Amino acid sequence: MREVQMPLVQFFETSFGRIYNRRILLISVEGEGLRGWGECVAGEDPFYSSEWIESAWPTITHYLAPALLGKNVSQGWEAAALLAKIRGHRMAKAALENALWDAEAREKQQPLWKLLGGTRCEIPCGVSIGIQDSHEQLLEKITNELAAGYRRIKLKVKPSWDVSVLEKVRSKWANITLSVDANSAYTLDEFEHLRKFDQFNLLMIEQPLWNDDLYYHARLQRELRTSLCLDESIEQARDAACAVETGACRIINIKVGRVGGFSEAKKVHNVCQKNGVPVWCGGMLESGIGRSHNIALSTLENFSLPGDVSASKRYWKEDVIDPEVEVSPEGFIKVSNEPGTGYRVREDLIEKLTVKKEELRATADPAC
Ligand code: OSB
Ligand code: MG
Repeated sequence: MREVQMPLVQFFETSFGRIYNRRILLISVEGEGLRGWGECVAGEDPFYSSEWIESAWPTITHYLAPALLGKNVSQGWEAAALLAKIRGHRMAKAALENALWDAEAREKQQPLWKLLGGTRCEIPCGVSIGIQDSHEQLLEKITNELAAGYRRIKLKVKPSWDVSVLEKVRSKWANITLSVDANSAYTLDEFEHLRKFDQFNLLMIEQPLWNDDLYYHARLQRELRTSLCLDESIEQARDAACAVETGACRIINIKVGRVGGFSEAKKVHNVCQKNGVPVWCGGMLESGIGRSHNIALSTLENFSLPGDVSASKRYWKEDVIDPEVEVSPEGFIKVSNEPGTGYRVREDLIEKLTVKKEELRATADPAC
């Protein structure tokens, strides 16, 4: 495991603050001559979720890695059961589980997306645009992303950066596919305010209320014409089932880290598909490793809406994979048929970006 530090090309601001640099925990797993890579998407602070990089690290060294080291694991999904005893810490678990899927795909000489059960050979891309210093800056950003071909624009919003911003955007672009993400910035007192969002013909409003809430989202969804989409509130397939049953949203954002790994992400996808709820793949400002995993996940059939999976160059001067993730002028990422993710991990560059490293090994060979 290692921490790499990567400066963002442009700061990213949400309702809980602005960041300039990513601190990313990367995992590589080794066994029987195979190697797989995984990314822990936990943030620099416990703001998006209770997990953050400094909680993930000791959770992995004290609990998660010891539960896997020296075990016979032949498939990625087997990790979930071995880690189930440890509550929560889903982003830390996902880093490990996904590294095993990554290794499994390489071993089987199969594309990771096929191993996951994907069916799409290209995925539609959207962008998430953070809160800016001025309306002018935001309009300029949107202009550039539309010119690059992106098929959906998502704007971060908060109570002081919402209706007037949307008025400006809609008066300039009446017909683009537009959505907003509040990262839990609103409360029940603001139902009347949130009702104003209905006039902007939004594809969805993402996570307007508390990170751990379904009940009040259901109440809000009954009051609005616009579809709600849940991000933070969905940590497992059971949450998705409850959200669908109670009408808490009509769309779900799946982040493989937030739900604890590929196996749970597939379960969330399947629950939604069975219930006719479309999903899309969320992003967490990932390096190329997490990004390539998001691409693989996005090939599953019910990922029918453009995700927050976009080109490496929107985030990094230099990404840790080769080639970097590129988006076509039509706004699609072409999925590779190469074995594994289809992107080579640049271990030399990762080594240069590493600020902290720890190696964990099985204490005894179980075969001995
Ligand atoms: O809520 O989707 C979110 C980034 C960090 C934390 C939470 C979120 C986001 C994004 C960025 O919206 C998505 C991306 O471009 O990776
Ligand atoms: Mg979100």
